[in-house]
Amino acid sequence: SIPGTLSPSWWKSCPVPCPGAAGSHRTRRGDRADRVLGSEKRFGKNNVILSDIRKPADNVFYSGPFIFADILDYKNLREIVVNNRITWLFHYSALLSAVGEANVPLARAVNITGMLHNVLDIAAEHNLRLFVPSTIGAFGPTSPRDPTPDLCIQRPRTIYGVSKVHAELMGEYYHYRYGLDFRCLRYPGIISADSQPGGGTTDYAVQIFHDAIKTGKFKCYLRPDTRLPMMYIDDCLKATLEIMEAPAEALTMRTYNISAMSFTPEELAQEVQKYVPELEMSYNVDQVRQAIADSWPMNFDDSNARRDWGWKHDYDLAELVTTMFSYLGSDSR
Ligand code: AKB
Repeated sequence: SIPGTLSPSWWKSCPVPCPGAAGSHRTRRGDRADRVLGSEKRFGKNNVILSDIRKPADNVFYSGPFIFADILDYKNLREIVVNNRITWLFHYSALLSAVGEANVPLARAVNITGMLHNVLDIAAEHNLRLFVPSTIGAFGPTSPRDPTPDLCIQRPRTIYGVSKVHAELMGEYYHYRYGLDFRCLRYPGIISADSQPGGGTTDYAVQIFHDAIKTGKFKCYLRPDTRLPMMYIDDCLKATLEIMEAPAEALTMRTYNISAMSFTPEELAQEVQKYVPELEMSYNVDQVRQAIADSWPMNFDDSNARRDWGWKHDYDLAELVTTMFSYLGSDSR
């Protein structure tokens, strides 16, 4: 299978969030199963359905419903929505930036056809609240990079970025034209201990932890001074649920930047060396990913999200690294 493609969607069939269970992502710094269970507690067991075209990994404990769903199969999606009385859809299927450049036709099929023809139409037809993630990759070399505001020139030079701008614009068009409740966040590079890197340009910031623990060496494919916005997974999930739960009247726009921190490989390595002092960093620049990174925001301006629905991150660089090592275990070498 291709890394980074057709990752799970969440479908939520309960319109009433269960109060009191909010914030379960902070109760234990665990893996994705905890977070899914957190959402089960929050929304009610059986009200959150995970889907993929692959079986969940054996080490993912998840007792709630898990179903096969292929976003390229319109009829299959429609059946799922109708049979389960779905109300909210979180649409995560996408090929990321680097892997998208390696397979443009597949990236077009998954990121554009799946999104445009299937997910948007089904959401509009069945009155769903639809979440689609966008990315720092929706900006390009002619966008202001430091910081990058919500509204500015967007001329990305990757199929991934083009497909995400397309998704933003189509979602907003459906919102204004047909009243679709479309909500979208532009994610920075997301870092988590339980997902393997998946064909993105920001992957080095996940791989460094695994390599530091396993071999004490890390060869980075980006230059040491390449600054990119990043975020720990728990902040990403928190923001996603927050925007989905925000009252419509609080949203002055439908696509928001969100940010937590920005760092370079050099800065990350210094922080990692506090846990693995002997870490040997070397650099072997991959021209494709370097060119992508050089066209992306260095710092992300998320002031609109902070003002409109109270976005606030919990994890800075130091907290991120501590959490990654507490999960992966720096002493497990
Ligand atoms: C990628 O590197 O392609 C993704 C992203 C920033 O959207 N992680």
